[in-house]
Amino acid sequence: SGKRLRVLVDMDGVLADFEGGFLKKYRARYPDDPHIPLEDRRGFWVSTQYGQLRSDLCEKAISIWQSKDFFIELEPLPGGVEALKEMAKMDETDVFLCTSPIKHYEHCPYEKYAWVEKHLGHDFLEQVILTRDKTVITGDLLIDDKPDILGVEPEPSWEHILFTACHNKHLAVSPAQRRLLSWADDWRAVLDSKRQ
Ligand code: UMP
Repeated sequence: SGKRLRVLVDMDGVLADFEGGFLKKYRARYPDDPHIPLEDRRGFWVSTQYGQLRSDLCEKAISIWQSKDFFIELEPLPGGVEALKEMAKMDETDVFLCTSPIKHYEHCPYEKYAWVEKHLGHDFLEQVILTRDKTVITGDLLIDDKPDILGVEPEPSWEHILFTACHNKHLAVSPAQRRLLSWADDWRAVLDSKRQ
């Protein structure tokens, strides 16, 4: 048996349905403004695509995830909570949630912890890492829906596994980049491939 495997798992778009939660609340708050159906989403930044649709929609989009109760009310994505609980019980495996809070900090960091407690349990709070720069966090794997994960460390220790989301599914990624299509995909095989 080699050293323990350390898996970093993103929250928004991987465990929590950020895109679905955003669209529902945006349409409720701005019923007279145009929206982007999930199948038409392109690019990681929701605010950028809304701003391209009409310039005033950028800040309207931002107002949604800056609002109280946005992050705590996000629905879990199918199978994610179950996968994380199983992963955390695996031998020789350490799991951390690695998530970037927004800089409008009134609600988001608190609600990210509250979401973890609500869906994964109090003990899982021990595993939460809030960081705006995931490249400085060491791990064997980072499961994340953001295609480009950049920061001050030019050679992060982890292999980025791109988790498929509405905004990245049409992206042609390099052959070296591995994907997890959903939590129904074989995440156990991805972990096993990194064990010594
Ligand atoms: N976010 C924005 N703008 C967007 C889309 C998302 O600020 O257009 C925020 C929501 C999350 C963070 O808090 O960015 C993404 O975090 P990670 O999934 O990279 O951890």
